[in-house]
Amino acid sequence: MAMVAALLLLLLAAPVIYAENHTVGGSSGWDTGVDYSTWASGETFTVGDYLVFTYGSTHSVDEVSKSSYDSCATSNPTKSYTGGSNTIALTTAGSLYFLCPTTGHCSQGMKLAITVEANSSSTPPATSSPPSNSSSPSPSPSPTTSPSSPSPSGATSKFCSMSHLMVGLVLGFGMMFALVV
Ligand SMILES: [Cu+2]
Repeated sequence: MAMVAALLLLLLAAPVIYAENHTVGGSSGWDTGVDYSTWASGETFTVGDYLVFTYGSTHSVDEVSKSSYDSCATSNPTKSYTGGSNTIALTTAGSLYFLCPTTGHCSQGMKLAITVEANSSSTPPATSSPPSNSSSPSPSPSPTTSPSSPSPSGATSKFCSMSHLMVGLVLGFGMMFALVV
């Protein structure tokens, strides 16, 4: 019973993705002597989340290219952040690289690589919004039942009855939807 309830809860909760704040390094923050690859491997970064850097006055944050990250090159940052506290929005899927440009700090471990994953729930499963079925109080029987309209001419009439059928189907589904909901 509890199992089923938990499953249901999971199903209900799964589509709701909250923007998450990832405080780099956890309680250690952005500092020397922290293993940021280990920290990053324990996090799931998703588009819409935020990366939070907190650090002391001897540090700062540079966003860099992968090659700069690999070689601890501090000369060509894409973006620079200073001030002790920065919140960076993760807006696109892909890899991001950061390092501390203070001399020697990158080689002492102040470098961070993360992979941001696309937010799969950003496009909600289009739960068919019923086409305006409340506007027409039609007492006539469902049009799906009568596809036998007089159609003397060939292709065009076939197309016509096809489109009538489609309209009927759509209306029928709309009505069913309205009745169920
Ligand atoms: Cu530093």
